[in-house]
Amino acid sequence: MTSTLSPVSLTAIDAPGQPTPSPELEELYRGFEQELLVPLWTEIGDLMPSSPRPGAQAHAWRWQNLLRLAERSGDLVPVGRGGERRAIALANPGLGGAPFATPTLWAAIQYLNPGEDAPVHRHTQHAFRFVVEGEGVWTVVDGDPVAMRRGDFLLTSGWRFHGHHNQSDAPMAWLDGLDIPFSHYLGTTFFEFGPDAVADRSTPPRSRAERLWAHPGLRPVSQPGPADSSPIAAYRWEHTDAALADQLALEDAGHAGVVEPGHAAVRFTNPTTGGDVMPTIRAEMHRLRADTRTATRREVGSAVWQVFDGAGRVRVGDREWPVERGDLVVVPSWQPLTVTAETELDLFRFSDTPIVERLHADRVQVEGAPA
Ligand code: GTQ
Ligand code: FE2
Repeated sequence: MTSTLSPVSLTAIDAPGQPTPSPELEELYRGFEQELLVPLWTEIGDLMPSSPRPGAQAHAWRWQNLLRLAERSGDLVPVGRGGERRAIALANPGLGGAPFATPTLWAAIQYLNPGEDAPVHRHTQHAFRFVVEGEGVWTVVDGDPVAMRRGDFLLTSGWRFHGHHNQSDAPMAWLDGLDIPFSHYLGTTFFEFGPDAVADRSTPPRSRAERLWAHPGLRPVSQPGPADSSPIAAYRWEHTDAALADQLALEDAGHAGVVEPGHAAVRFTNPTTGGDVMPTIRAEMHRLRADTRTATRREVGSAVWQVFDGAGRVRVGDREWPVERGDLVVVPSWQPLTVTAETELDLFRFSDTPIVERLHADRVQVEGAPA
């Protein structure tokens, strides 16, 4: 609540748990307003609900709509120093118009035309890219060019210089995820421009980081650890796909591995810790067999899902959307989620769970299971 005189505005109301309205109480409340004070007793319902009542709302964005607007931006908006990126963020309808998908997570479509360079910069926010379609862009992270292709999950953890270049003859769009909102609320953001040119326009199929770090179960002895963020610059689709396919094949053969019947899932991890890829963001890939449905599940913390392949339906609370390739759904904290696969359905998911776990606030509830 706000007024033109003061950012604090209090009204005495006659309600259970509230003091009886009187001229003296009104005068006390004007005194609070003048001193920029708010008593707990008027706010307790909002601030201390019995279970999370997030401001963010469940919402779905259609990839085809995002892509159309990104393409139009590609015609009208140059990429260069200052604006830095042709990235268009999902703005949750419950967060007052801020470009935040959830209170902690940024999600954006980024678009780069053939021959374009997105300038080098660095920031304390942690970032990833997920490629739902296309190829031809290299993201150069601390001087190491990393190819971006469909299905790949790429990391740019905090304070690494990075720029992107598209040397192919086709435009490319992808999903960016960052912890921009969290960093914004915490006031922890630093940002720096890098050199004006993309340092390295070479196009190696594999980055140096992958050659050093992306061999299963092997780490280079020369490198110290554990590291806060994963040193693997790109998690390639061929590995993710094979891991999911193997889980389902093991299920077919009667062995353990899937999270629930017909539902395979893998989490991207930091090989130096076995934990999440970055301090603030968890990332996973899920595969549902055709004609299956997940259990209804809710968990503390917010998440964004993107359909990678297939078609189905996503239900969050009392809302439900049909989804297909590229579509994005935001799942606010503690809202029940059910995913139904019509065809085989692959979904990418990212969440703020590492933050929630560090706060020891993590809870999960599966419908039908004991709380
Ligand atoms: O590609 O460096 O969506 O710095 C937001 C901020 C992308 C990027 C975003 C960024 C970037
Ligand atoms: Fe950036």
